[in-house]
Amino acid sequence: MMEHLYRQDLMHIHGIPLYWSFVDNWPQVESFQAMPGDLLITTYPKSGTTWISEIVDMIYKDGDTEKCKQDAIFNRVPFLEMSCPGFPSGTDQLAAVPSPRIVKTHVPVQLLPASFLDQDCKMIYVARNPKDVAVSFYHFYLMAKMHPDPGTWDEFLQKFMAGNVAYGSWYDHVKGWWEKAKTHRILFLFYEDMKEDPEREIKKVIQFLEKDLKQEVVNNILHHTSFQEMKKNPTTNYEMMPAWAMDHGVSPFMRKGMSGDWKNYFTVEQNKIFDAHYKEQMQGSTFRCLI
Ligand code: PPS
Repeated sequence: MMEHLYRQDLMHIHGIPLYWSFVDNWPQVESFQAMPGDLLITTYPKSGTTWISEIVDMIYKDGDTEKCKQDAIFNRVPFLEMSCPGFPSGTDQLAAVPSPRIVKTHVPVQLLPASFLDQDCKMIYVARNPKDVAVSFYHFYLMAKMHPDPGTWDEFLQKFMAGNVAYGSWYDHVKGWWEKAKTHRILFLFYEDMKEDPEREIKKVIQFLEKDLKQEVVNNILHHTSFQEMKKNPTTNYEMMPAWAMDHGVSPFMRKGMSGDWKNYFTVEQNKIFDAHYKEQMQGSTFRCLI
C-alpha cells in the first residue's frame, strides 16, 4: 500500500541530503516558532536520540514511568522535520503540544529554525563514535525503507564517509554543533559517556534542566532508560510504528545498544582508511570523541 514510498532517492535541502517528503515540508520547518520553554534534543541520526529523549521525558514527568508509558516516544517528543504521507507532520504535532515542549531534530546547525536561537532555547546534543553510528545507520537503512538501498556494508560506509546519507556529513554535523555549544545553552553529551556512567550523565541533564530529583527517582530513571528496559517497552522500541515504515524483523530499532560494535563490521583495511579520513575531516576542530 505504501510501497511507492520505499527506497526513493534522497533529495537535497540547502545542500543536505534528506528524504523527499521532509524536503516537501521544509517551509513549515523553517518558519517553526519555538517557544522560550522548548527544549531541543539535537543529534546526528543513530547517536542515542531515543535514549536521551526518554531520559528527558522521565525527568519532566518526575520519574513517573506510568505517565511515560501512556504514549509512544515519537508522540511525547515530536520529531520537528518529520513529514511522511500517513503521519501527522512534526510541526503539526508540535502545534498541539502545550509548553514546555520537548522537540527532537537531526538537522545540522545551519538548518536549525532561527526561532530556537531567537528564543534562547536550551538544547541537548548527543554525539556518538562515528564508527558505531555508521553501523547503526546501515542497519536502520535496511529496516526503514524510506531510505535508499544502502548497498553492501562497504558501499554504505563509503557513502557515510562522503556525507552522502540522510542528514549529510557526520563530521560537519558534530563540528557545527560543537562550535554552537560554545556560545549557546547547549549541553553536549556523548553516547559512550552515557554507557560508561549513565547515573553521572543523567545527573548532568537534571542539573542542566534545573530540576531537583530525589536519588530514588534518579534510580528509577536509570532503570527505566536502560537498554534492556527500553528494548522491551513498546513506547520506546518503535514497535508502535506501522510495520511498513520499520521492519523490526530485518533489524530491530533497539539493535545492540553498545559502544564498539563497529569492531564486528569494520575490516582492518576499512578501519585504517576511516581513521585517516577522520583525521583529515576533523583537523582544526577541538572536538574529541572515541573512535
Ligand atoms: S534515530 O532513529 O536517529 O532517532 O536513532 P537513535 O535513537 O539516535 O539511535 C538508535 C541507537 O541508539 C541505541 N539505543 C540505546 N543504547 C543504549 N541504551 C539505550 N537505552 C538505548 N536506546 C537506544 C539503539 O540501540 C541504536 O543503536 P544500535 O547500535 O543500532 O543498537
